[in-house]
Amino acid sequence: MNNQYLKLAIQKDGRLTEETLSFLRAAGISFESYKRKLFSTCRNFPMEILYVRDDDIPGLVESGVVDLGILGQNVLNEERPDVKKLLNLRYGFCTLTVSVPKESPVTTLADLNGKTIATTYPGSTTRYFQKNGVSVNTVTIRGSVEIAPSLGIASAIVDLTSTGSTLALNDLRPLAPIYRSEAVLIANKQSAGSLKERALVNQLLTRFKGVLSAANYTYVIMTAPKQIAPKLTKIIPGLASSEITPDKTGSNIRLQGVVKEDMFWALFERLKTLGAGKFVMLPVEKIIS
Ligand code: PRT
Ligand code: ZN
Repeated sequence: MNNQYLKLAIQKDGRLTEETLSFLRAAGISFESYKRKLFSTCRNFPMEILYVRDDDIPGLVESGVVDLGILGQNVLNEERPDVKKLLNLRYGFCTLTVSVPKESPVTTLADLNGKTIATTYPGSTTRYFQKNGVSVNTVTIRGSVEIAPSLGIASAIVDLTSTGSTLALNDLRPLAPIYRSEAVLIANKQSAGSLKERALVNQLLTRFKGVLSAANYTYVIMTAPKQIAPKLTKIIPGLASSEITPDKTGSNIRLQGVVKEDMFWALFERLKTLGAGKFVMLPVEKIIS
């Protein structure tokens, strides 16, 4: 890197693009982006964002053309580049899955012994079947892997699934998951070389972690009878250190604090029964500690 800017490569136009742009913005990084742009210079952070095909990201990061990249863990697992993984980003979830036609007699992996598997992930597929002691032939197809069985090219496919609707549409059923994947942040192994570079990567990591820790939380404000306050702060740990202010009547209090959203919903009916009310929920942008 050039000691002035970090360079981050992200997918130009694909499944990860929109969520990656939103994630960077949530981390407080401001930049302009539109489809035909090749790169953006961030306004408030010394970083350039390069828009590339996801397949190019491992090589760009490994060779040091860019310092950082965001891509699917599946691409890392498949290509095994010599890079450092820094963070899971909690979006872009999918599973690399072995699937067979609905009507196929295959019920176990062993049933695929000697059969042909179509995939865009030949490395992951070969390693998986080898590990499980099943001998298969792998045919690499770049797109529309799901039609391979109906064309008679393969007995099974290995492809990413998320909602499962592509499998259903093509009369396929999942047989076995190979691995789960999500978007990850990777770095060139030398990029954190100088003190300045290391400081910039760390600043970025702090912001990213702030977004990730806030993602499951909500800021809740509620009123409740004074006497149940100790109970409320006990059942909702996030309220334990919250501000508790008496309202005008003196018999009610207002509690507010950052709480885990799923826990809040799990307790919601109980809170109402206890007498809590006037709930206000606000999104939490970042939590930095
Ligand atoms: O053009 P470029 O080379 O950059 O993009 P690409 O076409 O190679 O990749 P793209 O945009 O399709 O996917 C980018 C990344 O998104 C992948 O590497 C994964 O990390 C992640 N991701 C998450 C997925 C999916 N979910 C996904 N469902 N990538 C692909 N799929 C495909 C899958 O291959 C299948 O065709 O979606 C279909 C299945 O989806 P469901 O919802 O029907 O199960
Ligand atoms: Zn690609």
